[in-house]
Amino acid sequence: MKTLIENFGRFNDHVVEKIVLKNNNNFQISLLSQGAIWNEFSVPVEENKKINLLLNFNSIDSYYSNPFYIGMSIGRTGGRIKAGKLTLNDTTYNLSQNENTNTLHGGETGFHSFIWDYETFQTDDTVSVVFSKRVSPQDDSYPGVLDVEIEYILNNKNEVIINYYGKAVDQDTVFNPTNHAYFNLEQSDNILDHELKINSHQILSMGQEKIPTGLFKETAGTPYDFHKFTFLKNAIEDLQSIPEKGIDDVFYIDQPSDCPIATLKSNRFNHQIDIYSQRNGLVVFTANSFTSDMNLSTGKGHPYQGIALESQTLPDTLNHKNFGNILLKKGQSVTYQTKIAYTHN
Ligand code: G6D
Repeated sequence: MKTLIENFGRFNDHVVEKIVLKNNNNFQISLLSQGAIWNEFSVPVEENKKINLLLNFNSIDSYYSNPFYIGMSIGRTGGRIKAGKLTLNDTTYNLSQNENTNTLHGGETGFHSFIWDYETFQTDDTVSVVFSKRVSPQDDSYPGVLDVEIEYILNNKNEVIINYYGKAVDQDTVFNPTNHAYFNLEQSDNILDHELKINSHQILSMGQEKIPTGLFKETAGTPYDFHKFTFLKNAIEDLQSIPEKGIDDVFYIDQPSDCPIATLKSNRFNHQIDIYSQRNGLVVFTANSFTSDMNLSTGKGHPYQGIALESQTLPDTLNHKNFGNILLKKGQSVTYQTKIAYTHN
């Protein structure tokens, strides 16, 4: 197991560090101290050759010169909050409206915008980094002071485990973090020949500006039906008649269990990732609106270059009683875990 710290440039007048973690099987992940960004998940494909399963950029500025949150840690709440209004204990908090009049991904100053303190750890079988920050209402306009830790672990089973720890310090607050990594298991031009399976039979019905209506839609027999392995090219072809021209939807996970909530695989290198989570939502976004001014490390941005698989509790949660619980009562702490397990088919 190895840990390396490298300089990744400067952002907002401070140094950004890249934390590189390697396991005993020549797998490697790297994280950035700015935005607790998941920058790399590299797997060996042949002698002395690895490919990165994640889309990324070679400079920190490029991460922030587009609206797609690539690799970024997201919080206090992933997804959209209608009108940026959060009502908790009969008090309404006006969050930053960073997408029209709505709040997206924690607002302008969400987790993605912070420079994080961090510590690295190593055992015989794991190598990890823990990002930490005390987030106050002055930082992000959310209620109460929240102590946050985001831990990325790489182990010798070739799994990446992300633990999100939150503690409400002085009053009730909310906590629904996620990570916005985009996968491309072949480091290829697009993910159309990837196959996706999701443990879900419903998606959220969306109104204007992708705000949930509170209703659910059955996916059986529709382009959103991923209950069995389905090629993404088939789904995306069938969605060319809608404005989105791809998937940007919230899948309601059937009864969380010990089975993966989703599996993505590709046949070119026979790579597969299984995603595990105990929360009830998975946002799937097939990069439909990527633009050519994005200078990714693999080339200019274009639609379907990668797929974001964001495990979380259903978004806009407090506005829908049946969406789940993201509350943290004063003094309460919680840990949410997302595990991404790599296997070679
Ligand atoms: C687009 O609608 C999508 C979101 O789901 C995604 O998180 C964002 O891009 C980065 O707005």
